[in-house]
Amino acid sequence: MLIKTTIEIPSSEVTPKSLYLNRRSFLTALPPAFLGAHELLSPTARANAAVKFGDLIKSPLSTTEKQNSFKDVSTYNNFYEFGTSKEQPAQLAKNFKTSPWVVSVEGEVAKPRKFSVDELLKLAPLEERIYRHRCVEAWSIVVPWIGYSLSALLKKVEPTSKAKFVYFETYYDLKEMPEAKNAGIPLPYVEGLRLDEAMHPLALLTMGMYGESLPPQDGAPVRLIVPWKYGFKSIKSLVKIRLVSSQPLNTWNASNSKEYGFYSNVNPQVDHPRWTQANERRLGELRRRPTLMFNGYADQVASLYSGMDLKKNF
Ligand SMILES: Nc1nc2c(c(=O)[nH]1)N[C@H]1C(S)=C(S)[C@@H](COP(=O)(O)O)O[C@H]1N2
Ligand SMILES: [Mo]
Repeated sequence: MLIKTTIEIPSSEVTPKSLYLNRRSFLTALPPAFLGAHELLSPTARANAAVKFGDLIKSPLSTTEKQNSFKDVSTYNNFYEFGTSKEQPAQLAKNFKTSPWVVSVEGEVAKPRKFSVDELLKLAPLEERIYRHRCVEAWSIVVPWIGYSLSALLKKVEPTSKAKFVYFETYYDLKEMPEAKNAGIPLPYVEGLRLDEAMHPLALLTMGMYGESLPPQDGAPVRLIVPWKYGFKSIKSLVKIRLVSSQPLNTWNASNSKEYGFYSNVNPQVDHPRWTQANERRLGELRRRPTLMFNGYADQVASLYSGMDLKKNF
């Protein structure tokens, strides 16, 4: 017989969100010697304790739609390195060590260099951007992300005239991600954007959500959010950004090119071979809602694709 001796209830579930945040930011601000709470004594627990961000710029690029809850966004995830079910990443990424962390920005740039997360956090003013985010599996969420335009980072390294695309790579280590052997996709997880897509102000280098640093299951410590594209383009836990001259492979296209393309723009008129893309289910809602062209960002991004056949370039 299996006897459970401890039951873990996230403090976010037993305490109102505002108190929870204050309590955590207060505790993480104290030097380790002052920490009394047992969950904060283990190094991994402390490494992953959320840090609260102050002084966020409210972005004019935000949607005014109702936001999903922190719980929705942190317990229903796609992060195949930590399991292929929606519930696994929140459990299996708990002790994923996301500090210290370095992101290398390299390739066709005049000034390649490595950035620590602290350096990334100081590179540009942090904004809160409330975005619609739609998974290719036809669920969607609305999330207050925290970060700044990826273009701010790319400009720092000065892309050369040969740079036409950007390649992104996720951290990968089977020792820390044992479930990754069952992922069924090639790893490390890689993604790509055309340079003009990557430079578009909507493309967000993301370090937080809901006022604090990202939970591991949502791609800590730094990920991409590309709100007009299907969710798999929004690569998590980045370690490499490489400017390149030709179109890079992306994981889902490499794994099944009939179902997943390079562009992956949200498009209600181009169905996935196994299901319609004309509508979607917002997490927490029952009735399906129509999917919008470019996920509702057509006014801003449609010009990137003028003259392109979006059925061919799906
Ligand atoms: N490294 C990595 N990044 C990833 C994935 C993944 O499995 N591994 N899943 C993608 C998919 S399919 C989606 S829908 C989003 C989900 O982000 P969220 O869990 O923060 O909602 O992450 C994307 N980024
Ligand atoms: Mo997705």
